Amino acid sequence: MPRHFQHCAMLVLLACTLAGSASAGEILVTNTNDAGAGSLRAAISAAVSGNEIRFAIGETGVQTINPATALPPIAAGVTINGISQPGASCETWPPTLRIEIAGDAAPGGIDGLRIGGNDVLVRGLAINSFSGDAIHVANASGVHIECNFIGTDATGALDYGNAGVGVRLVGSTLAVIGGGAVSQRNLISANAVAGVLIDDTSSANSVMGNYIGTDAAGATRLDNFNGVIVRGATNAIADNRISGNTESGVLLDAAAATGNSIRGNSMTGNGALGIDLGPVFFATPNDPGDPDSGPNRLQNTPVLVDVAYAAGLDQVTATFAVSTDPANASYPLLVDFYGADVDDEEGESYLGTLSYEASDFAVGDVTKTFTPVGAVQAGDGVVATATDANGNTSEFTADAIAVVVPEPAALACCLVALAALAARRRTGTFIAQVAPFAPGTFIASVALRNVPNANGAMNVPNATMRGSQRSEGRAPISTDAT
Ligand SMILES: [Ca+2]
Ligand SMILES: [Ca+2]
Ligand SMILES: [Ca+2]
Ligand SMILES: [Ca+2]
Repeated sequence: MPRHFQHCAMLVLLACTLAGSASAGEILVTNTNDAGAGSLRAAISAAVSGNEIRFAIGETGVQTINPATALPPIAAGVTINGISQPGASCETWPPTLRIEIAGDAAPGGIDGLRIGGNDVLVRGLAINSFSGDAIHVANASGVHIECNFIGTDATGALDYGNAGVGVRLVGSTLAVIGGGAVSQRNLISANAVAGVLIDDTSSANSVMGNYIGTDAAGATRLDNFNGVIVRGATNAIADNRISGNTESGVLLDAAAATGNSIRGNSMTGNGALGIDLGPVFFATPNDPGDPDSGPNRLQNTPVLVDVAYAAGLDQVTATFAVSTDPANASYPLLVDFYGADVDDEEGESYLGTLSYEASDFAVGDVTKTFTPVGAVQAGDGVVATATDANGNTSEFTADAIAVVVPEPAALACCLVALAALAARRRTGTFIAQVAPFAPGTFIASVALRNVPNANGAMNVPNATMRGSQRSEGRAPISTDAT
């Protein structure tokens, strides 16, 4: 048969395969071959916007595709759905992955999946062992990467790291790596350069809810060199577990990296800092008034003076300041509190957030309360970050502060004072507060905030009442009212 007829026959065969076994808009991958009909390579080559690449490889267990050369770039608007393979699921964590794309057979410098168009979705794949990046996104908007294991085997337990980056964004915007649901979480571990790298021309991307640097259980270290490197602006790194990486959890090392919010993540056991701003691997010191510039405007960290937890009220009382002059940042600042990791330098468990207003800066140290979302115990280390209204998040506080828990005697003192006020039939808003006074001693105070009546007059005279009691002693409660 003449050569061009052979070529025509192949095209007809491919068209028949597609028409015969997939619904409209779907392209089926039916084998693990490197190329040819039914291969992933052929599917990516054929896919156009609106197509979904699905898998129906008729074997049980994990199916591994070993590209022998670089796969073609994935066109805009294409979905690659590994969860379509029988037995695969993203509904619970860890997901059950059945399709693995491994770079063992590929030549040097080859990336796994290359995305060069907008609105691509990659879901439910294990991508590992490439000498380049696992997923390389270039000049694309709105790419979603969900429920993949990037740098591990299909069970999420073994180091099959890529030699480049797990997910690299170049010149890209509005990518979402992970998401708000567990079914969107990626495991991104054991990659030699970084788990995620957002370059200096990429902005407004989100890395959310992923495990970065651990196994799928989130417990055992499978370190990337750095967890996340951010060099562009206005990206969000939120609610991830970023642990066990060789160097930093999140590293911002370029001048263009401003307005990047890093909030609600759980970080522990990273070799360097949890959050590192600046070109150096050490805690950047606060500068008076915070006029310095650099990654995330080198936002100063909060300085924690005192953190107490009253179990009866389930309330954290924090005394803190941020030495950032409102002239140098957009207020209000949001101060996120975390239970610290074992060496008291990274935020492991998010506790809650307090605002720090421009009027607070004028005062300096302020005392505010919040109800923690996680457990707090005496002696726990607490660290915090500050994030300005433009999203510039600081490093963690350099020095963790230990939580003080008022003992029952101090709370009892407060309640006695409250009762005394009530007995005097004073009305208004009672503010009960228990704060450490000296080691082993707490002071409990109750203040009555007068409330104006309808005529604007005060119903009651100014009144405050204070009681104190040594927590370990039997000293009588003393009260006084003014
Ligand atoms: Ca640590
Ligand atoms: Ca630093
Ligand atoms: Ca600073
Ligand atoms: Ca600054």
